[in-house]
Amino acid sequence: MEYKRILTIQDISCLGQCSLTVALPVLSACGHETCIIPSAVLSTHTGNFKGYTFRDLSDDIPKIRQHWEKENISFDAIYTGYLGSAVQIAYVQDIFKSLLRPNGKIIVDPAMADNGKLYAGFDDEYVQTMKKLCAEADVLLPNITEASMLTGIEYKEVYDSDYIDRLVAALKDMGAGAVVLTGVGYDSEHTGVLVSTDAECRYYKHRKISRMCHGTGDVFASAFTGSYLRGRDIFEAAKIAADFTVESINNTLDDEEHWYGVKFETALPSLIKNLNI
Ligand code: PXL
Repeated sequence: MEYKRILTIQDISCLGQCSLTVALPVLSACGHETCIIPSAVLSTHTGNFKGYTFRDLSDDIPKIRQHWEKENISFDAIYTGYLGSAVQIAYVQDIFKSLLRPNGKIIVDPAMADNGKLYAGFDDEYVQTMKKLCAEADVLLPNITEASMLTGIEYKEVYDSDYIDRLVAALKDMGAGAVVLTGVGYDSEHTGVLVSTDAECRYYKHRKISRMCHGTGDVFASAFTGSYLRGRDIFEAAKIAADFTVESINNTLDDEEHWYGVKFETALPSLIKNLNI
């Protein structure tokens, strides 16, 4: 059986069903060895929680890289999400240079903004620096807010396909290989993902669920990475990841108190089944 080794670099939000507490179980369920570099440790994610702790682990990142270089460690893919600071982006670029196997894949989720706003703690310097990381991505996974901030194209809540095409073209001009743009909906009932590769541009649409849910970007990005590394093409991986995200949201809707994340664990059996593992 094929067995891939993936490195994912993002924060540990100790509670909140996002970043590493999603990526690690999802990638493992997809059958991959999953190595991690935590970018920061927070008591919770920063969305709607107040008074969370934040420990920046920037200084550890180069040291972990140096140790792994000495041990000749390398990866089939490196998947990045929420990073603790602009300084870390340069450290992550060093990791791309030295720890990725030949033909290894770089998957970047800019994980910095949603609904027209940057997440707490990020500023324009972070956005400008993130552009450099996105330029190195084989697959870039932004939402519309992130795409608009990265490209300098105005953010729109209501748009047409010309607007979406402009965002995607500008991201590719920046250097991204393929773009999977999430949260693209042309009517109030639906949302979906727009997948643009060198070979094709395709849209996968599904029903929109009205409740706003935290962590769904990470659920999608992790399932996408897991499926892509299982050999699915980019469109198929995006479709599997979107279905997994929708099921995770649906399985959370009846629990009003579970506002801070989605119960993705309950959808893992379907993900595994869809991947024929
Ligand atoms: O889900 C993205 C994310 C990851 N990590 C932290 C966050 C967020 C979104 O708010 O705050 C710490």
